[in-house]
Amino acid sequence: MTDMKDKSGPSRRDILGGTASVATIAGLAGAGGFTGGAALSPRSSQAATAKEHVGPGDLDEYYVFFSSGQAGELRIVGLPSMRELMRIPVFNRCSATGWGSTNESRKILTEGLLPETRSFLDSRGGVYLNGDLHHPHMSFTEGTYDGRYVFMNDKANSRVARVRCDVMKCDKIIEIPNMEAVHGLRVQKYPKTGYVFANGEDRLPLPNDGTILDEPDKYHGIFTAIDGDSMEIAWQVMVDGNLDNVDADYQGKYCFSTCYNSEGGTNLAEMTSAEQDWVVIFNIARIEEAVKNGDFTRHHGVPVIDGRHGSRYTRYVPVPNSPHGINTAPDGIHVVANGKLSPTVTVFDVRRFDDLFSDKIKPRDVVVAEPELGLGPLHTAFDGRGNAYTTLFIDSQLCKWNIDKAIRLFNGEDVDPIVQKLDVHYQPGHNHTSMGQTKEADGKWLISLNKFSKDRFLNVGPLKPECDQLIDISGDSMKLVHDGPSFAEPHDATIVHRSKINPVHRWDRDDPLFDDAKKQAEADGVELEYAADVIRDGNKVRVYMFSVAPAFSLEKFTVKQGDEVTIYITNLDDVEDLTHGFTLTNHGVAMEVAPQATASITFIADRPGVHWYYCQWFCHALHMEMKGRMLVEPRNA
Ligand code: RUQ
Ligand code: CUA
Repeated sequence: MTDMKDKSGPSRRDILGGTASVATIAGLAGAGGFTGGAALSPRSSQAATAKEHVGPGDLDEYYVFFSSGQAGELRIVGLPSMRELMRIPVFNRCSATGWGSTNESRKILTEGLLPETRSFLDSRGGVYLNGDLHHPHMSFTEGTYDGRYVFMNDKANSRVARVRCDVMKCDKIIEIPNMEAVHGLRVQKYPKTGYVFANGEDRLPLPNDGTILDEPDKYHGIFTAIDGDSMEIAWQVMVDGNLDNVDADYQGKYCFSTCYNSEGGTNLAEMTSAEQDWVVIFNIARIEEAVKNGDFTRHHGVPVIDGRHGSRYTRYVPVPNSPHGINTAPDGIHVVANGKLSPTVTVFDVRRFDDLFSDKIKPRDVVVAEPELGLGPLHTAFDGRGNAYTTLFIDSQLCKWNIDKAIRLFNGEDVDPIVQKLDVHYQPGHNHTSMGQTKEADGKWLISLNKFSKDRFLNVGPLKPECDQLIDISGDSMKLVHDGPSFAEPHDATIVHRSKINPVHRWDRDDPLFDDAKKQAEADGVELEYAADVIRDGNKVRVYMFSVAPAFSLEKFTVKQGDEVTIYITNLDDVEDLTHGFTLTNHGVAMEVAPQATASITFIADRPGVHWYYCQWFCHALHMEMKGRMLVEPRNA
């Protein structure tokens, strides 16, 4: 285990320094007053009573990147406090930040879509309004998190997105062709990410253009590898069955997916009729060779390799009916496939995969244990001390078990691998341990993401929150220490030690996000940082302003009814936490402009009269006065 030296978190000097510069710029103790006040109160004035207690002003030890399911955003939660720190809009639209409305976000939301999807969305506002974000995973270098990116899937509209961890904003979204419903998503752990692996869950005809309809035997499952740096699709593999979850080894040689519906059915009875389904193992080196040698067919420009039964690129290992989660242990050796409909989990030894692919052993020979744990095993987490923690959905329990004992039991010894069962509330799906999906699993904390909260919180009506429970696993037995409600639906989470992440406090003016605005400004002879300009170009009007608390550089501008207006705002405040916003009343126009950022938004000025715009982010004692007017001349005036 490497030493986790903390280099994150502002020092008091940073904060006080920030206060001083606010005061200088604004001449008034506006935002600075609030920041300074917080900094002056001593951190952790009360002695912590419990390990999970994070005192006022104290910082958490871990970042948790939480999915939000149907809500479509990524959330950052602090651990152990379980305080929600931030929401990052990704597949959803966001009223606060303008995600989905600003030109910068709309470009990210649309440029990676297939041409046919873009034309489908043309008459529907241009962007999807929903998303179903299940699996956020951070990029790796040499077996552990490297703090560059978090990748995530959208099951609803078949997309994969990336969040930059320097600014904690989404910078790329791509649609995956040739498949529908991206479910499982994991990343390559070694040598680095590298590939982002994404499972196509539902089987489809290929191509899916209407020539094949109700002929399910002609449908295929598709597995996708994306280049995490370029966010381009590297290759796809056609498989038998429905792919569910995926994980990768620590050697960079193999990745593997659980696979249900080996029956190829289209309804519940058909999909669950067989006694066994599979885990599909993908041989990355062989697949890369196939791409080089042209052993594929191209669909939507992507090389699609045939990895169905009998292929040299895959192996199908039979496991009990309908497996769900698949998790690689920090030992770099064991992989656990979770039974779901079977009370068992199946443990593989990745060191045997070479022999499997050279046909020296049979598929089931890679299985080294298959302990029976309880009803509805869905996902497994690890503590780095040889123990595994499996969620039991139907039993509403967590089962802690020992991997080595499970192997000995499988080999005929009379040992019980189960260490402890703990009730959770209720029906857990995923669970996660601190750093547990890396080689640096530290065995301190576990979160159980429970699908039902029932009676655990005040009743808020028929729709209940879910319940994320924090469990201390540092000792011999698991201890439940905190219940945290969360809105629909935290499928998955990634717990990252804070030493791995180092976000900035303000944007870099050279950030590529501002390139389009800069190019347009240059063409208009405007310098964004000093702008107070209105440029007319036919019926297109471009309005350029900067903001310094508490004012915009333009207190009014005039346009004609029917003009297409684009507003560019550059926030010149150079102080951490001094965000401005721009809202134009009665136009559905609002956006965040963080320190040193440029943001832009386009709309039709179709309402004659006076319309006020205002700063929508509390920034200063005179924040309420930070406003101006758009004057719209009637069309026939
Ligand atoms: S799956 S409850 Cu969408 Cu992660 Cu297992
Ligand atoms: Cu600027 Cu509020």
